[in-house]
Amino acid sequence: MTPDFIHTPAVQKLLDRAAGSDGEGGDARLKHIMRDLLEALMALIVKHDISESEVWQAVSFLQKGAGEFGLIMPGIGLEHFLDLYMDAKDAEAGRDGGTPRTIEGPLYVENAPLVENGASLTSDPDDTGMLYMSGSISGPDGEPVPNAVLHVWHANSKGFYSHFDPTGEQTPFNNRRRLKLGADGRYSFQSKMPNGYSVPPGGATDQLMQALGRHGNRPAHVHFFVEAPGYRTLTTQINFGDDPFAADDFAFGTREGLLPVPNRQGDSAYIAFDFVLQRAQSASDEGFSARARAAA
Ligand code: MBD
Ligand code: FE
Repeated sequence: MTPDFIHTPAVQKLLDRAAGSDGEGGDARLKHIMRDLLEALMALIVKHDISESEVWQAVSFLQKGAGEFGLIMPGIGLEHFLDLYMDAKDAEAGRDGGTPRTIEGPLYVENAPLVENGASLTSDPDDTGMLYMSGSISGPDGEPVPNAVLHVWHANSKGFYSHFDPTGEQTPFNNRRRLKLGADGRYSFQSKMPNGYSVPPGGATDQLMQALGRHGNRPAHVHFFVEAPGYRTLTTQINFGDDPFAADDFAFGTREGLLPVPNRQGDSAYIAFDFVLQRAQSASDEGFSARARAAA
């Protein structure tokens, strides 16, 4: 069958009716997007001659894997694609500079304890070394950014995140804090050394990665949101530059400029890292995206 099949009157009429394009009411933008989405899916079915059985297998995979959509998104590169797209739009608008953004991932939890600069992020025992980080938060002209809030979250030594830990061993905000920073834009914290993350064995993401001949591992990393009045909220993370998966992250979250090599001493390490923020151009720049986030 040639791809022209989707351009036959019967298919085009079906698309108009299915997306509501032939009627009033509904959301005009959604109707346009829905029509293109359906047409793209139909074109895919024809291009690869996907059988009825295969379509229903895919539906079943999506139904059973719904709880892991937040993990599949980075796994198939779509979350990183959003970064590339936002970067490209920024470049077009002349908004360059600052610390690169990179994916949030699915494991943030809202309302972590708000603590003073220098605090420890770790509440629970963990048989591993210490992680020390410090640096500055500055603006486009090198000015210190006052009154920032630095959200930090990372895995424990088993690669598990509190709130999402399958062993149930962590208290809700272990390795999660919001640091309330002062006028000088300096930050520092101590924590327990994280290890790399692996997708849940046997889950939908794992199944998909195996079917693609890929793995589901991330290097050890630390996530950040940097919020400050007058500045654009930054979503980023540092990945350990000396981790075996530093150049092979299944979630595509590693980026140039975000791969510091920890200064290791035994099983502890120190990382120096400075953040550079862009100035906000609108109130929404100072906020967070509309993504649904977990709350403990
Ligand atoms: C993680 O810890 C993470 O940061 C991402 C992006 C995906 C899965 C697990
Ligand atoms: Fe993570």
